[in-house]
Amino acid sequence: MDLDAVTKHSTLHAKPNGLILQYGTAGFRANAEHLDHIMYRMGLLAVLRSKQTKSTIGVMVTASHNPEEDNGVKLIDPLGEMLAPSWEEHATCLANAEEQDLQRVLVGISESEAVDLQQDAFVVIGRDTRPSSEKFSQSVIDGVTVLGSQFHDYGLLTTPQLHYMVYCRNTSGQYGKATTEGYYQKLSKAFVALTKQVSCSGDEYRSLKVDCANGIGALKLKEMQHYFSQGLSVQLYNDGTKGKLNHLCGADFVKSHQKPPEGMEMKPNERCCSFDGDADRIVYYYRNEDGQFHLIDGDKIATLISSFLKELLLEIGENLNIGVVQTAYANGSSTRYLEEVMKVPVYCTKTGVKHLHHKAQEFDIGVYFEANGHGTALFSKAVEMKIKQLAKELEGDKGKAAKMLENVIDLFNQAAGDAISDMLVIEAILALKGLTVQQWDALYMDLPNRQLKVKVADRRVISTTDAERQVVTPPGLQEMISDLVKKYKLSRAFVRPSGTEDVIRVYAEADSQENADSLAHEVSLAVFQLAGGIGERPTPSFCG
Ligand code: G16
Repeated sequence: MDLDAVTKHSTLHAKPNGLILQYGTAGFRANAEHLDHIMYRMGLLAVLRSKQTKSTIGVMVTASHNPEEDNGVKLIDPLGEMLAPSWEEHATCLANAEEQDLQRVLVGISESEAVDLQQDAFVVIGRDTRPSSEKFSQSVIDGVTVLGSQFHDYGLLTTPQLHYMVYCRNTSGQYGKATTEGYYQKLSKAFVALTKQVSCSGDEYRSLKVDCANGIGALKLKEMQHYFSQGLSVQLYNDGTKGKLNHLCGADFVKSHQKPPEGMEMKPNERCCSFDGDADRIVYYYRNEDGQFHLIDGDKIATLISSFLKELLLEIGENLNIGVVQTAYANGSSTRYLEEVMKVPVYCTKTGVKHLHHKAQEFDIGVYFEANGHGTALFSKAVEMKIKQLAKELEGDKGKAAKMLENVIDLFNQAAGDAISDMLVIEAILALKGLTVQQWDALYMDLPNRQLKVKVADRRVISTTDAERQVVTPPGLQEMISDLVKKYKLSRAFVRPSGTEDVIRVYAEADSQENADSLAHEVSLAVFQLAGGIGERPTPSFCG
């Protein structure tokens, strides 16, 4: 390792004095002004991780759902997964080292992780459409090349596409070809094979309106649409030609405001969906005849997927264990429906797909979704091989079901939650089952709920336990929340520090929207008071 060169180049990516950032829910996120040194240093870290794992490592430059002025970066581990927790700590140490300590911290990480510095390294890089992303990917490349390592810059990609590329490259192409073309072909082939089996006629399932959050999803869907146009035609909105990234549109906006994105033309009962800024989340929605807006979030997506998979397994006579993984944000009605009606075991983890992904790997088939629409389904290697075998052997209806499962496995992105892949899975299931968006929505009634954000001086004053459902610090806050919850029926509330924005998140649900809004507002006031709120005190108009 040429440490002098590392230091020399580091002066070109100087760390602002005293700035402390943490590797959060999905890597580093902050205003783009503060991030250049982080990009360079993550290039360095990716090389060490690649040498240690003797595998290709991914570096994605994106701040996903955050506003356009922000940016971020995360590392992708060999099987397309999020970075291992011990390396998240190294990332935080390296990011926060002052210039004079950089060499020492880098050597310290290499030694503690027994990195063989003679080993070759390879890093792949992707970026979203933010104005700052191109320059930042050059800073990552600077970090990679200063350590004498090789890289491939994919340029503009959705986050899940980079996860896919890393997975393909580390499995000798067995998972697929590590190109955008390979990704489009793999998913479209599975989708077209599935939708060919649709028996019901009608154009209802042939078209879908997609809000692309003015992000990378629009570019990639445009490139991809002709591959699957036999089965589905998509109309793109907020495609980045006019509006600002994630501004008044996108999955995060639609989910948290519970209203349609700007710019979307919605006719009654038309199926619409929204991606987020880097196309790793998706939510669906429609307006009924009375103009009322209905949101179909990650919980209902998980329900649709797991019930479809259960039916197929029943058809082929295989008793495999399916589990659904959610977070504290999951609507209480969804958990009840999955456990009591569908008889599927449900597990709750902390927020962050890395936590859900690991839990889902414990099952033969693990379906995981955050309520915000971030998720996928994972199939164990043994299950995948068994289904492939059965698809060859079985005949008649059983054979048809096994082939469908085989295609569904190929259609899911097994490396990460993926809005494009999830959209195609959902469209295929709706068409195969002959379900309208209203029928899907009617599986169960969501409990009215509200999410709010509160600004505090230091969000680290709030710590939580029990998969973020209980507050530990500051003292007295949990007691206040518990007392407030008791005032309402069918109610629940929790608070947690965000890992992607500088805020405390508040969630409340109750028997009516009015009560959910009041509870969320009262809990926000308690946070403001006990956790050092700054700026404007939360007012009831916060809701809505
Ligand atoms: C990221 C994570 C998600 C998480 C979301 C919000 O999403 O990947 O798992 O739910 O942030 O996290 P927090 O509440 O901690 O801010 P994205 O789409 O922004 O990458």
